[in-house]
Amino acid sequence: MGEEFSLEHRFQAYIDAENKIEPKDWMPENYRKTIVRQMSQHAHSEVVGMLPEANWITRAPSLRSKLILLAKVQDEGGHGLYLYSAAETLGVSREQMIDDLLQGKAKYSSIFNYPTLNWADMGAIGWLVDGAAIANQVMLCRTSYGPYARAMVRICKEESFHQRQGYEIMMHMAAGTPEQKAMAQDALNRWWWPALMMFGPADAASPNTAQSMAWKIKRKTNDELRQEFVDKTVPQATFIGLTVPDSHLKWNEVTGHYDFGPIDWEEFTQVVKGNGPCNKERLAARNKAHQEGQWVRDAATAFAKKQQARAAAPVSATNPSAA
Ligand code: FAQ
Repeated sequence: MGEEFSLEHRFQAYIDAENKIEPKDWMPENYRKTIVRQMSQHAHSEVVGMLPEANWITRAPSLRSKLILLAKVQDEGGHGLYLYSAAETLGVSREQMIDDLLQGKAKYSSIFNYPTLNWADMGAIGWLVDGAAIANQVMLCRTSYGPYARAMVRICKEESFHQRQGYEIMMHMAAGTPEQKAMAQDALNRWWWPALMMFGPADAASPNTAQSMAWKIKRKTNDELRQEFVDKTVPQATFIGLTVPDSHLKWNEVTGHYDFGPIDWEEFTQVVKGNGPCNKERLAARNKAHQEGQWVRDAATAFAKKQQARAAAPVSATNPSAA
């Protein structure tokens, strides 16, 4: 007990001195659990997050936009891979994490349970969803767990490109025909509030924020990041002639921030509980993809076994390639 106490003190002092925790370092069990929880949820979000946009790859309006969207969706899959790998450094297996997702036991971001109804939604996702993701993830480049922080550096570079491609779509549509502008406005109306919910519950209602801030897993709170996102995004909407769907939105000279209206936390709770518009569809799509990919996993495992057997076989004059 006494030893654990002093280890915890030394651990905290090590973090306070801005050192990174590495996989083989001693860490409190709850630190390990929190990092695994957050990284696996994050990885699942990236992978489930491929679905709403993948829905539009075959219907992209030009070859250029198709290429860009295809690259973006592939990037999200790659982010999932880095994050699953980073989580595996803490002793949890990728199979277990994916199994939890497929069985509906694991969380992933609420935002990916909303439908993509038309091409303007590709703009709104890139601009708002990737924009919110960047706001959250730039701080994660400085998170205290080394493998997570390092994975985030590359992820953030790619998310910046995603945000720009989404804003470009919105910019073109907002400057297009009245029908195109109306589509862009409608997409903003539908994605704005769910994007604000991505940052998680208000600080006062967030069970994990205080400890995660103390351990420097999170470097900013949910409300701080949400405010940063609003302050950055409102002028972007104004610049392209769109209106943020919030009648309470107002610049506050005193605080130097935008005041914004109340978030519908009941909607957030329902979506996180599995009752959002697309939760069932998303899990069904992931399960189907997993089953259809079984032959790839079988082939890769068989190949790896064959390679191992070859490496273990004694070298002989008749079989020199076994070396
Ligand atoms: N949806 O006490 P807190 C992306 C849960 S990636 C669902 O505040 P915490 C890229 C939370 O897990 C987007 N659940 O928790 C992309 C906790 O439940 P638990 C994902 C949510 O962990 C773009 C409970 O509520 N990004 O978009 C949500 O300190 C386009 C209490 O919450 C990340 O995952 C939510 N929105 O803070 C991909 C970033 N919010 O586990 C494709 C890493 C909260 O106790 C296309 N994660 N919950 O049962 C984080 O920074 C944190 O985990 C927060 C939540 C900020 C999400």
